[in-house]
Amino acid sequence: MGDNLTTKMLRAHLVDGELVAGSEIGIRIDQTLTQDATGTMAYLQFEALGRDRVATELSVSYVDHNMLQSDNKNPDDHRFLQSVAARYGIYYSRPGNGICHQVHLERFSVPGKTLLGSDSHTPTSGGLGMLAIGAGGLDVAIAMGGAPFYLNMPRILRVWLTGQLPEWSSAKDVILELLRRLSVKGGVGKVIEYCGPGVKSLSIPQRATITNMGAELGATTSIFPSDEVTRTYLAAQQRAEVWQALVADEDATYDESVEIDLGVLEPLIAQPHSPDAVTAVRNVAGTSVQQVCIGSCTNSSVADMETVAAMLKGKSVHPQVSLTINPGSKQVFEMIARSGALSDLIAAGARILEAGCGPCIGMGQAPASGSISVRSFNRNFPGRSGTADASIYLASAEVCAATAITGVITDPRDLGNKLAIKVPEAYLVDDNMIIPPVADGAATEIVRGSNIKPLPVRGRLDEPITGEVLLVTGDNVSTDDIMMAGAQVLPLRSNIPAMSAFAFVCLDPTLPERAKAAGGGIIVGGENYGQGSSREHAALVPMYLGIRAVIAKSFARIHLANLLNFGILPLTLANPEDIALCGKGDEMEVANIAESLQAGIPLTVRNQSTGKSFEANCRLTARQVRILLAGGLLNLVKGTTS
Ligand code: MIC
Ligand code: SF4
Repeated sequence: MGDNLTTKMLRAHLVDGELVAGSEIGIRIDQTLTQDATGTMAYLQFEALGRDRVATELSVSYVDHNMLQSDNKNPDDHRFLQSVAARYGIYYSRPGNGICHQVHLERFSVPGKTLLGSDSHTPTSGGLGMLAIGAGGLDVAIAMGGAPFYLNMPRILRVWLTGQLPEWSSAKDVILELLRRLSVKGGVGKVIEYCGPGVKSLSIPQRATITNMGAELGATTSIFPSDEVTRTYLAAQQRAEVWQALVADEDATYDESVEIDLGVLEPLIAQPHSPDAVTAVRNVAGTSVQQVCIGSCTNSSVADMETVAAMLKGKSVHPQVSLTINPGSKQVFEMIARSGALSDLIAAGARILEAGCGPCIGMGQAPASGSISVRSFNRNFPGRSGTADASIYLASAEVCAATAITGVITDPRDLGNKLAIKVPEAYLVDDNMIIPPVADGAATEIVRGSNIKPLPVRGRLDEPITGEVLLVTGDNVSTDDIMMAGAQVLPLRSNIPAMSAFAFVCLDPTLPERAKAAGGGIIVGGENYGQGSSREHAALVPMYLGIRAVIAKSFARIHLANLLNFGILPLTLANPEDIALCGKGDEMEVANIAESLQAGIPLTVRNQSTGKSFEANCRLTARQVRILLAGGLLNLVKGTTS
């Protein structure tokens, strides 16, 4: 029996463990990426490791999230990141050069290589045949130091594509269809591997839209083969030499398989407030809309922008709608400027924003109270837009443009025939906004602004863990709920004491004060706790507030790793119904922790307020037990507490 592509890539990078589903493996990381919002912390952690230079083949530090400069914090952080990059041998993509995933795809992705990024949408590069995984900043820092990245051997889900997309359907509809079928937890513990005769009809930017939003399925990553389409794209980016063919063996086996006939896909849309609340656009057509935002790492390629411009050419944005556009990169921006598409967008009344994440992460352009915003983005969790009571829909760039014209959610098929947009034969290549590393950065002084505060640390895990249940949540709580982003809070990413005032406030504004008064406590969650972003701050800040354990029905992959990395005990209810035994305000006790973890047996949680007990699992490898007992990964690696 042959290998699927994922297994081939994992085998080629395996440095620890065996490729047996569910067991822990360590893989070599060839490339890393960070973005500014997670990067400041990741580089503080890298510094703490005491290495002289990154040990990877390539590491890139992007600035794309914290772009509003309403005071000194963000520009100070940019300067810090630039100096760190020069010091440690890292490429620095300057603010204005674009969104990390878009730029990485264009300029750095290499088929067959591994990429670890401190951003959950790192799998975007899977569209180009990379094994690209999102992780917490500390895991990326450790990988930059040359150590393996550890993950549980995923199950491999084959998505067999047939047919070709109809005129007005798009790559976004492929991934929305999967979200509709599988839900936001359908990909947890899995790599999604695309194959079948439909693959060759999809361009690299289209494939990247699909792998990008595999993050919303909770998947470890998503990957396409590297074929002639990949070769053509790389040649068009003047990087043909990095191409190699990569496909699954003909007789490859998979753990699961689903099929999508591209030919029958119709325009789809995710309704508020979850990326899997998917329905056909025509089911919600006619809904009045006040804002449309086009861009983000999901849909900001040249082809997306050219399509939108062609649709808006000679028309005006509807009087009730504010239309914003973020080109994904400087390359995209410059190309649409030179082709004239940008003029068409401006003439139609679009509000052109810089190449960066922008409204996707609430960095400006919050919608009006109670309004409806349709976006070409990937996440629509409550409050993420910056307006607590706004309703966000997610759809393709085509649906967004059609909606911007009419002022109501519109199926683009109602606008007549689509103008054919060609994939560029040559991209405009000018890397003048990427500063390459210098040969020896040892003399570079690292510039720290007042926003950079020392790394908070925790000591060894003390037994027993006791504490009050501070919060009981529902299912699918996202890291946006745990540690909000947005223009007010994102600039505080390297200032954990300041950030802690915002922990969990979307779910309960009293939590930070209560946690401080109680000296910490315990959080109880539902299924898929911690879905969404890779931000380790959703563990680091709770650690700072004294949260010692999270008890949940199940955890999202990256968040689970982040909890371990910061010494917070992640307990999975043996019987999900036992969540009823955890009441807000109850005092809990978990004893015999080290012994149970080392023996691999369930732990007993005793509710001291009610006298009832229940079992919880924490199935960890010996390595993970050492991390937890040491009070976190950095402690373990530095040997400070063990
Ligand atoms: C996001 O889309 O939520 C982010 C902002 O890009 C995050 C990273 C972060 O919180 O800094 C992600 O996806 O990992
Ligand atoms: Fe940026 Fe949005 Fe992509 Fe996150 S999802 S990297 S905030 S564009």
